[in-house]
Amino acid sequence: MAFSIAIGPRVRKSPFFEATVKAGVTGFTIYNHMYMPVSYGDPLGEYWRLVEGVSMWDVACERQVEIAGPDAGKLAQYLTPRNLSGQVVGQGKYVPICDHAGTLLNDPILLKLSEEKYWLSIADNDLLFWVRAIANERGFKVAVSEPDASPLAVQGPLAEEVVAGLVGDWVRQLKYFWFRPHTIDGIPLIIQRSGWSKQGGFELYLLDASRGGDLWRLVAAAGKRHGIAPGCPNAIERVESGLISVGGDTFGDTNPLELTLAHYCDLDQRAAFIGKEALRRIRDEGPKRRQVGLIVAGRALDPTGHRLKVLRKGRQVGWLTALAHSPRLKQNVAMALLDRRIKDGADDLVVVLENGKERAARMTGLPFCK
Ligand code: THG
Repeated sequence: MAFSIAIGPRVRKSPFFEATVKAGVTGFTIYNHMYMPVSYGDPLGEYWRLVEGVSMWDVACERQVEIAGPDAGKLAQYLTPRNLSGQVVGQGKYVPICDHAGTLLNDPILLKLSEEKYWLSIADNDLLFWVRAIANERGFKVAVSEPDASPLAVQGPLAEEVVAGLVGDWVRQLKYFWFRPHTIDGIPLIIQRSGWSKQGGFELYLLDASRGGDLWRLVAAAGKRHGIAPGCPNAIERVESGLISVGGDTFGDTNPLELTLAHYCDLDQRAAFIGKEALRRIRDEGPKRRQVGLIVAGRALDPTGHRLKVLRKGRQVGWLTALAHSPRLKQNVAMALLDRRIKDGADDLVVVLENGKERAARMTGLPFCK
């Protein structure tokens, strides 16, 4: 395709922007009003480096919504169906956020920084407005803001070696989504075991945007002997791993009970939270759709920028929301949101490709790769 995207001041630049340009970025998307690299020109090389080595990603666009004040914990719980009663300082949790109809708005990681301070590390939409409005309307004693905090992800089986070399062996003991503050060369950071891949790794939250270039260079140098190179949230690996992209895999009326997020919702907890009544009703009536995997027959397909119709017996039964050819499985794999009545293992499905041609497809569970 021979078009480009305009770069201008209305969309924010990440603290790592200049470094990614120097490193040879070839494509961006826009996420939380910020440019985010999506390619360095070698999709398969970037995939194998993530799966077998180590990769560094500018994900500064994963912005934080800070909730600070005496009611921070109460508001955090009110915002999510996840039961937060066991969360301790230093621990992160993956939390669906719903509106009053139970519709999924966002799927952040919630970091508990202190008894009175939380960060929602958000997916792509303006959750800040929602959190601030709820806080004010309900009279919670909190301040809601966006702090100077920009994640740089280090992902892949060798990520632990790189990050341990950079900050010390203590990171080897960090549990999934747990985090700790740390300073390297005067650069203030939070180090968390996290990241949007299932290859293992960390995110270094840069707490001083003026030091983006310095942090990028430090990580690149520490990773050099492990073969680190720049990459991006990976469009192939994330389908293999069944990781959700809110707004991509979800629609304006999708609820978490239809998604692989159902087990994060504790609808019987005592605490009140937004969407409780609606989600209980959906549970009792049975969700109408469910998120599943599809194996699409035939030759390798390129990822698609569009949702594709899924048919059964000539009738549409849902949408394919993300598609990739898996180099590890040597099959076309996809995530889809289908009519709940389609049975497990259904092998009489049809996907309509962008060019109008049809391909046979079979339903599977998610993820494809553990
Ligand atoms: N980094 C940061 N914030 C983010 C994202 C990120 N916020 C939005 C979005 N990405 C969150 N999405 C996910 C989704 C899944 C996982 C991580 C981020 C994930 N899930 C594991 C799984 O599904 O097995 C573990 C879940 C668990 O144990 O609770 O890793 O990329 N900062």
